[in-house]
Amino acid sequence: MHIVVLAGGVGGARFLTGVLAAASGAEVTAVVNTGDDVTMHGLRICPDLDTVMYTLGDGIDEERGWGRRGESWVVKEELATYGAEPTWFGLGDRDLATHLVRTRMLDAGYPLSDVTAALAQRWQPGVRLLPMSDQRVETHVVVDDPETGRPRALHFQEWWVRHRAALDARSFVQVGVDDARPGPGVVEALRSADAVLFAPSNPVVSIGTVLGVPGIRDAVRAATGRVVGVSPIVDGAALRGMADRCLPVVGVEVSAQGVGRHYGARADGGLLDAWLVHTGDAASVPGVDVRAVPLLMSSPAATRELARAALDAAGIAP
Ligand code: FO1
Repeated sequence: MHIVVLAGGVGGARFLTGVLAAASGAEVTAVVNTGDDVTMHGLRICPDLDTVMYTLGDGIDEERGWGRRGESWVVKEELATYGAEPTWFGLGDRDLATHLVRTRMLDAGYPLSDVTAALAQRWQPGVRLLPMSDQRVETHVVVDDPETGRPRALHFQEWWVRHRAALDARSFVQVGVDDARPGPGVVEALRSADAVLFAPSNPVVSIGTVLGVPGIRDAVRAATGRVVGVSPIVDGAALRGMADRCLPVVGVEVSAQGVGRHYGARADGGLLDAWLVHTGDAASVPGVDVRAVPLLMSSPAATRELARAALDAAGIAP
C-alpha cells in the first residue's frame, strides 16, 4: 500500500508520525512544502523539510516544534555579538550542521531532492521525503509598512518569526512558483497513491503552496486512491501556527467548512473525496464525505487514531 501525504511543518510532521503508526508496513511518501525556505547568513534553510525529518528521525525539540533537541546557541550568540543580522532567527548549533551540509551540496549543484535524500540517510525518517519542487519557491507576505504605510513584501520567515504575524497581510506571493516544476517522484507518487492525505497544515502557506506548484494539483485530482483532508481549524480556531491569520487574506472563512470548501470536491473539479472535521464541528462540503472525528493530536495514540480515521475515509484498512 502506498500513502502520499501533503505536509507542512509541525502539524504535518506530527500527522505523519500517526500515519506511520496506523499503517505499519505501508510505503509512505511525504510531499513537503518548501515555500518557507530561506537563506540566512549564507545558508539555505528548509524549515518544513527539517521539521518533518527531525520529528520522524526523533531529533526534534518537542516543545519548540522546530530545531533540534538538546540544542545550544553559541554560534547564534557570536553572530549577534558581531551584529550580524538577522539576529531574530534562531539558528542552533546542531541545526547549523544540517544547513551547512545542505548549502554545500546545493552549491555543488545537487538538486534539493538529492540533498534531502542525503540528509534523510542519517535521520531515517521512515517516509520518503520529497520536496514539492527542486526549484526555489519562497512565500513572501505583502504588508502595509508600519513606517511608510506603503505596501512592502517580507519573506514569510520575517513576517512569522520577527513580527509573529502581527503585521496584517494584504497578500501572499509564492515567488518563483510559476517557473517551478513538481520535484522528482512527486507526480508519480500522487498518481499511483492508494490514498492521498492532506495533513492538518496551513491550507494557505503550506498545503496551498504545495498545490500551487504547476502540475501537483492535477496529479492529486488524477490520484488512483481517494483524497482525504484533515481540517487544521477546530471550532473556528487554528490548533497551532497561524492558519487563522492566513485564511481571511485569501477570502476563506476560518472554519472547517470554509477550508473544506476551499479545497473543493474532486467530483466538482476540486480536490477532496473526504474531509475530517473535529467532533462537534458541523461542516457541509457539497460532494465531499465529511466525517467528524477527534482531531487533537494530543498524544501518539490520538494521532494514530486520527491517521487511522483518515485512512478509513480513504477506504483503505491500514
Ligand atoms: N520559528 C520561530 O518562531 N523562531 C525561530 O527563531 C525559528 C528558527 C528556525 C530555524 C530553523 C528552522 O528549520 C525553523 C525555525 N523556526 C523558527 C520555525 C519556522 O519559522 C517554522 O517552522 C515554519 O517556517 C513555519 O511553519
